[in-house]
Amino acid sequence: MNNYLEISPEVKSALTEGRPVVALESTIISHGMPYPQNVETAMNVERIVRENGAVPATIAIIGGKLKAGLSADEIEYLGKKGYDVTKASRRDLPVLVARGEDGATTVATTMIIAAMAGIKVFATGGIGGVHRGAEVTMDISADLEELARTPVLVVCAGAKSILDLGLTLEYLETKGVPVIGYGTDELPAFYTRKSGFGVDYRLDTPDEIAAAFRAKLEMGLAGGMLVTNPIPEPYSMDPDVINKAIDEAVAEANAKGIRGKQTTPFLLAKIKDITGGDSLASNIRLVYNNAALAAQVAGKF
Ligand code: PSU
Ligand code: MN
Repeated sequence: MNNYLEISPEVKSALTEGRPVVALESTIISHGMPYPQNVETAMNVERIVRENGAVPATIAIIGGKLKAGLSADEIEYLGKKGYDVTKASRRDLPVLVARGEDGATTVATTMIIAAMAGIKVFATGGIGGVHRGAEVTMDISADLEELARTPVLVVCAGAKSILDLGLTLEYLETKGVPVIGYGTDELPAFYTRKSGFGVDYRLDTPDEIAAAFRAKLEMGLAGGMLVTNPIPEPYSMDPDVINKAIDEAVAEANAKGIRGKQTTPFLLAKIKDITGGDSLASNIRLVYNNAALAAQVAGKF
């Protein structure tokens, strides 16, 4: 492998023996949710992955090492440090690693490290995308480029309307990234099951999802695949309530001149405040749902 990568013993033996492994990101822990719900969620996600027959590999950069598989203490450490950990996307890796620093990995960086480790399946909540107003700001998440180049299947709950969903789908189409709906023809909008936008293909079983991604890998087509998994009905939010909260959060971010890597964490925290914590409760549930599906898909390789 390489001098920078550290795979935990449990993850390493699962990979060597060909047992299923699911990668999990760490920006969702440090920047996506407040402490202590972030740590509690991360630990529950690991348990759900196990209950569904796979080994969890939470990914982060600790002391300059690219880690695949964290201990409970390391998860607690990242969760407590919160915004003080560097949110690490692709461009952050060289300096953080050279300096021996910590980093919480976004979807992009988690994909990079998962691919280095040989992990094919990754579960998260939401991916970054093309932000509203990107025709002026050019704020397009590096997650999309990573999906175009790195061979990892990402299970998410669709994209939330802090992003421009239509432009995000256009970008993914241009980059050749298949967007799959799990049991749905419509792109889920994270907190809600519907967005008004169609997915490329509806697939109804973990087997079908694994077969499509296996075909992509075997053909040598670069890049990943995006599986969008609707939030379970009982936890989905009232679209009017959540869309109003999102509009308000976006307006405040614009008024305050929030930019760059701060934008997504700022919006998530604002939405949680505006909804009195309801959005956080939904967010946690959809991550659990994605972890279970990812583990089932990983079992089909
Ligand atoms: N969306 C969420 N929760 C998150 C993120 C996005 O609902 O925690 C995080 C993920 O780590 C994602 C990152 O990869 O934000 C995208 O950040 P940016 O838009 O700055 O690329
Ligand atoms: Mn951005």
